[in-house]
Amino acid sequence: MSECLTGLVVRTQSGFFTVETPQGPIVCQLRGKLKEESKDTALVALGDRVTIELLPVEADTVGGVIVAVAERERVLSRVAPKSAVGTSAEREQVIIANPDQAVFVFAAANPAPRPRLLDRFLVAAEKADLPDICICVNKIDLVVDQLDEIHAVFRVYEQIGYPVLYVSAITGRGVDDLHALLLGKISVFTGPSGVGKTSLLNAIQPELGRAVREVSQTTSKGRHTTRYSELIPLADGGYIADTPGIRSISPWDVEPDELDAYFVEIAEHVPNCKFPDCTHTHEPGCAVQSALAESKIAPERFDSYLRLREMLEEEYVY
Ligand SMILES: Nc1nc2c(ncn2[C@@H]2O[C@H](COP(=O)(O)OP(=O)(O)OP(=O)(O)O)[C@@H](O)[C@H]2O)c(=O)[nH]1
Ligand SMILES: [Mg+2]
Ligand SMILES: [Zn+2]
Repeated sequence: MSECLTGLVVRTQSGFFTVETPQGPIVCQLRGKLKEESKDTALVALGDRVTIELLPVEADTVGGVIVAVAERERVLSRVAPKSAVGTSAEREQVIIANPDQAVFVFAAANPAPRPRLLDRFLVAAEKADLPDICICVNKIDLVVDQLDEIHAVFRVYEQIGYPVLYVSAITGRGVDDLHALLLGKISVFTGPSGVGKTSLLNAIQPELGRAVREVSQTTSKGRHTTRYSELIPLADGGYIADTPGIRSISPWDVEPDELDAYFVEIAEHVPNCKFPDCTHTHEPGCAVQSALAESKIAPERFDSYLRLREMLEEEYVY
């Protein structure tokens, strides 16, 4: 019988999985049976704990096969973009399995922040029930004259309890604070392309020297520089997952009725609505509408909520 090892999936790329084991990193493929099952589920993903069987050394570059996947504690995922699936069936795409923390990275400028996209990321993170969620606003060096405007955009998130860090990978401002938040945890950096996720990682751990690239000047749309997700061990404990930029996110497996639970400042008012099936749009005695009128809920966030619910309702099969 061949030797078995357990380890952590630290990189996934087109059917190959790098598994960090007590014997070092080993490139693996899925055992045939698992491969069949994984055609329509995200069976193995970055951050999964797996059992592998070592292959004889002469078996070229692949060193093992994944024979079992441990049950996930939690998972941050989205609906896979259609381009990645090739069929019209919805499929889960796991951003990372078993994360302790999500760091949502946006740029203060170039590209401009997209709070409505951030709201969708936050829904996915709340659905995943992540222990820690943090918002990181990078490239603060580009807005020294418009700091008030940027603070105004993100203040609403601080008010509802999400920590917001203002940083610059170029000047190093705030990088130590960000580093401190990551120690001993498995964190994922996610956000649009070109916001500086990889640059921040390089600032935290300079010896990594990971590739970054200019944001396209003409469109201000970052081209994807990071092509695959990878979990990078921090020198002083913990891991960071660097992921490719995400243009949009539809939270996976969220039903329209469930959505208000994932907008934390809306959720707290829902039990006080007169009708249990209140949609918070027109019903009498709606506590959410009252909170909105009293500015306890930001109109931009409520707008995000309505738009996202409309989208979920269109796609949901009752
Ligand atoms: N001015 C300024 N530029 C920055 C900062 N951080 C990153 N950049 C620049 O922004 C561009 C994109 O940075 P990346 O680190 O590649 O961005 P990314 O989020 O990893 O992008 P993807 O891998 O495509 O998702 C590069 O030209 C960086 O030099 C910053 O704090 N200030
Ligand atoms: Mg990158
Ligand atoms: Zn209501």
